[in-house]
Amino acid sequence: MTGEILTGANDALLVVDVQYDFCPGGALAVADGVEVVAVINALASRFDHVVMTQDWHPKGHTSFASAHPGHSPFETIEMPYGDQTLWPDHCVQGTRGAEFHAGLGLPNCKMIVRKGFRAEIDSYSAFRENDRQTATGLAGYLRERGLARVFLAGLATDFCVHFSAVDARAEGFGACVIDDACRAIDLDGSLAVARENMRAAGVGFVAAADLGAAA
Ligand code: VGL
Ligand code: ZN
Repeated sequence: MTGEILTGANDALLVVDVQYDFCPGGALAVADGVEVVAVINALASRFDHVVMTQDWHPKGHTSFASAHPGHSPFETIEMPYGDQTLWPDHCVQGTRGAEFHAGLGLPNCKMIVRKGFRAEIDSYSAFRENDRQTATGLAGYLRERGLARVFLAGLATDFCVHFSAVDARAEGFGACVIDDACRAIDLDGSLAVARENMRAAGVGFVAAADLGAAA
C-alpha cells in the first residue's frame, strides 16, 4: 500500500492537540500519545500546509470535573448544549501541559487554531465548538487558502480527531485520518463509536506509509 495516496497543493495536514497534557505524565494522558510525534514529523514534509490545534482552556473550565462539585472525571453530565464528558483539569492556558510537545518539528505549520477557550463551552472539534454552532473560523481559513482536503493526525482519535474529521466533512472538505499518527482515549467503547461515526460521515482512513510524496 505504500505511496498509494498522493498529497498535493490542496491538502492540509491537521495536527490535533499534541500537547504535554495528552502525553504520558500529563493531566489527561493518552496511552502511548507521545508516539505520534515521530510519525507526524516524518510525514509533515509531505504537506505544504500544516495546521495545528491547541486545546486551550481557562482555569475552572466547564469541561473540568473540578468545576462541578460532586462529579468525577470521565462522568457525563448534561450541559445547556447537550451531554458533556467531564475531564481532569488539562491544557490550562499558559501552563506547561498546554504547550505543544517540544519534539514536534513542523516548519510548514502556517496556522494554529486554539479551541476550548470559552469558559462555558468545550470544543473537541477544530471547526465547531461542542454547542455544535459556534465556529472556530477554520473552515473559512481553509477555503480562503484553497485547501480542499484535510489529513488528520494527533490526539485523541475518539474525541478531538473524531469531531474534527466529521465536521470537516460537514463543511464540505475531504477528510482522511492517518491511523498510526493518532492515539485514542477509548472511554467506554468511544473509539469504536468514533470510527463508525467517521466512516458514516465519509471520512477515509490511511496509514502514514500509504502517503506518497507531495505532487
Ligand atoms: C480532548 C478531551 C478533552 C482531545 C481535549 O484533544 O481529544 N479530549 N479535551
Ligand atoms: Zn480539553
